[in-house]
Amino acid sequence: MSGFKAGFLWGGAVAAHQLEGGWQEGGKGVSVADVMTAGAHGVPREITNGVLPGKNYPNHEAIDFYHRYKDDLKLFAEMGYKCFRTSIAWTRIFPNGDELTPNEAGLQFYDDLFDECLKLGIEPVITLSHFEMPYHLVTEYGGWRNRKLIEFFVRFANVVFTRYQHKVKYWMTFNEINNQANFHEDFAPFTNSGLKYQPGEDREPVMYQAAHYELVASALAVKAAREINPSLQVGCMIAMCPIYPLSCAPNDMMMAMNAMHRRYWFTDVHVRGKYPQHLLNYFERRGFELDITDEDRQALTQGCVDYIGFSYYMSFATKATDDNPQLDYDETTSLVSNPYVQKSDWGWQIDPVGLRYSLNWFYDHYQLPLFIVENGFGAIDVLESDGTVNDQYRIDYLSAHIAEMKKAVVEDGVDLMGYTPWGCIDLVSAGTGEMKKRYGFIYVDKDNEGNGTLARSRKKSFAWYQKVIATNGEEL
Ligand code: P53
Repeated sequence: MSGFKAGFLWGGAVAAHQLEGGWQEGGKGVSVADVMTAGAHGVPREITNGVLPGKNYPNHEAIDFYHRYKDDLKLFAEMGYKCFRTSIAWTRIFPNGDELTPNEAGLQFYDDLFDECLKLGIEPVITLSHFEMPYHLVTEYGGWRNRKLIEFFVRFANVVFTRYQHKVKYWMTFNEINNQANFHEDFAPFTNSGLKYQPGEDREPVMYQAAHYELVASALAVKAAREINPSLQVGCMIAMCPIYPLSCAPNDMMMAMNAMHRRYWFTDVHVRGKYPQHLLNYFERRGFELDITDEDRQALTQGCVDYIGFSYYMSFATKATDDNPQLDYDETTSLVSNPYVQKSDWGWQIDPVGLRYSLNWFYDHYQLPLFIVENGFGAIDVLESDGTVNDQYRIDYLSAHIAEMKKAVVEDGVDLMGYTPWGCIDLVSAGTGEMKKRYGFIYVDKDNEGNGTLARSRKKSFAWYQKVIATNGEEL
């Protein structure tokens, strides 16, 4: 093979809560993203008890895609997008999450959005749950610590699969389901699973329980999709940060292997429909008694995913230490800085080769088609007086990653479906809630405090990516 296959899905990726705004439009309910304030690098976003007056909630307005999507999609079409990855805000369809019937105005919004995409020749790629579950499910049910959420999620999935089956072929269930491996911090448990911990609570088993219910819900959704329409393709979505050993010391290597086990077992369950033995042994050693029933095990085997969607931004590194004889991985304390790579302004390690490694790692392990559904460089952009942004650093980052992706396809034989860089239009950062951490080919005039006209303009990277798509990745 000389390059990317015909029909390769070039495009861009976003998530509803990070760009739509319109947080109370069309009957939408309050989501977990609506109760998170703006933070910064090193300043965590505050999770408030409901929406409080006087706080800055950047997702409420975001970049107002809700009202401006027609113009934004035209810009994506101008770049030549074959696909557009976004999510369906669960709270537009089931405002509280536990209703029996969906909200028609919310369903209509996505009908219109998908029709507009299709009119422009852009195939929608849809995530069901991307850090925006109904906040009501947190306050009334404790989030995904509660088994009842399986039923609510599967109802939501059934409604949207049925409604959009002729408009949307490619789906993903839970965005970056494995972020919650980072359970000591508040962000990932809350955004992945609507988990708020009591002071002193043992967080780890709660995380495993929530993830288990999500994996069962995902499997039931995959099964439902096949029953509704066998042409639907449902994938998982994994945040891939490959974890390297800091040295070739044997214990560093074992530490890295354990770290990979602890961060990526989610993929095993999604793809193979069962838990890896190392994790079952770990549960036993730690005395975690989880609610995993025979019925759940059965469901998992019947809902294995069709492809693996993943994000790739950076690699991690780890090393063994004397105070950790079991070589257990703890995402808060076990990561070390890699001396061979540079970092972004937000401390994310820049490692294009890590993308080739990740593609090979996934394909060796699972032999399923892969889809890179996020990749990108969060940076501070400067708007020039003529309205352009000279973001050569973004072009450098993306072209280096695409070059490695091409090696994985051409030289290594990985089956890759497509590539959708993250935040193809500037949007609210998930991790920090900032606007100034920008990823887009399209600049949006808005700052961290929420000031700005929301006007859109093309950055230098816009024409560059247009050419990449036009040449099917031949010209970087
Ligand atoms: P932001 C952590 C590590 C890798 C990916 O992130 C992550 C996170 C969470 O911050 O999130 C994904 O906006 C996520 C997107 C997010 C994007 O990466 O923090 O799927 O919602 O915006 C970039 O710079």
